[in-house]
Amino acid sequence: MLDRINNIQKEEKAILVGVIQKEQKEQQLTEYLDELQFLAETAGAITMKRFFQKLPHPDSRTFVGKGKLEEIKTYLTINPADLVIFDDELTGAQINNIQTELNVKVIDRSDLILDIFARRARTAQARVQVELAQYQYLLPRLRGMWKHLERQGGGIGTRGPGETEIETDRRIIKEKIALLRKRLTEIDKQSFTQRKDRGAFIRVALVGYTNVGKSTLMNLLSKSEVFAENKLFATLDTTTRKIVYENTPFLLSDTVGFIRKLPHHLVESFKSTLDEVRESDILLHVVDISHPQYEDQIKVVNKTLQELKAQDKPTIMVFNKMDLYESQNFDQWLEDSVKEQIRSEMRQRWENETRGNCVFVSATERKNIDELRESILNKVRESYQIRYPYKSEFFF
Ligand SMILES: Nc1nc2c(ncn2[C@@H]2O[C@H](COP(=O)(O)OP(=O)(O)OP(=O)(O)O)[C@@H](O)[C@H]2O)c(=O)[nH]1
Ligand SMILES: [Mg+2]
Repeated sequence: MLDRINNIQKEEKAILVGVIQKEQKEQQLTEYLDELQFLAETAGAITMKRFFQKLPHPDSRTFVGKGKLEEIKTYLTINPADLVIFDDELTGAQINNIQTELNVKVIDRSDLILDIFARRARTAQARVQVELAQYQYLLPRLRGMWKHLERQGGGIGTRGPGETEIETDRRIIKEKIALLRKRLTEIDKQSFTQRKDRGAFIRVALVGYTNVGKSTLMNLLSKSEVFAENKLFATLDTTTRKIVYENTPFLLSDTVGFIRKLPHHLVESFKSTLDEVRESDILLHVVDISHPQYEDQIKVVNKTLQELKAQDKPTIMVFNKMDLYESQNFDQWLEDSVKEQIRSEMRQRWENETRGNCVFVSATERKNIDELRESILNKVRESYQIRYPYKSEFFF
């Protein structure tokens, strides 16, 4: 059972399955599945087909209805795949039931995200955090997953081999969780001491949905070389750089991206990485304006910030990938004046919503970066002013 922790193999063929409630639009599901497909691709899997179903609520036994499961099964007999990925979190029993029915590996969105995180983890801290989240995710699902073995093993009232196996696995996992927690506490102590040394500086954190361009902006603003890539969760570890603009120093941190339905345990075990966000003075909330669901993504980020109790910090909304937005939305025959009007309306709308705290940029084309620098500088200066009201210059 513990082999569920194993990574997805490269080039595995996958089938995606999503369910939407009656009131949701199909368009929304398509976009959800696009994201799931991108996640699968990031994990190294190739999507062969996508299935979806409209249901008032998911089936407690098999998540999708009986008919849909039959349909998937029929497809699989003609087009063998290596795994089926569900867009929502499944219970242990559901995983087991579907797996028995389809005779193929079944994972859910959380599994997939955990897998990507495991693959991407570079530092000891990130590795321990991911492993902890994986075991915590697995623990409540053990019983369901073992159930069919139990049925085959002992009769009513007997302790079949399945039961012993569950107990053994559960004990191993609990011990592992305790060990990982202890190790994480030790690592946290070290990073806390490191962070404490930075006390005098105003701290700015880049936050946002995954793949919006945080690391690209970090590199641009700090002239550093943080890994940026068109994959989800390219960044798992926090990178911090000291920057000085016009004699004003501050610290800029790049952080892990957020996503819709981020597994709860992952947020919990990444708490220490996310401390950078919690302890920062200013947030740069980066948005990929070219993404069709960018407004939803803003909501997801705001909700996650709320969970971290970081929602009330001074924030600049950085609308990135303007170049892509324009190449997607502006017809080449469109007159410049019309383009300018569209830009100006968009700007006006967000200026109102953010009370003037927004900038529209393109990190890759280096457009409007000076305006972004200026906005950051103003916010940083305001923060120093509040922290050290009697100082007029800030040299450290
Ligand atoms: N067209 C365009 N692409 C951009 C822009 N900024 C970033 N990108 C691309 O978007 C992809 C993601 O960029 P990253 O900087 O890795 O994004 P991130 O927010 O750090 O992503 P995670 O670390 O995965 O959360 C990369 O392929 C970048 O080259 C931009 O302004 N325009
Ligand atoms: Mg990044």
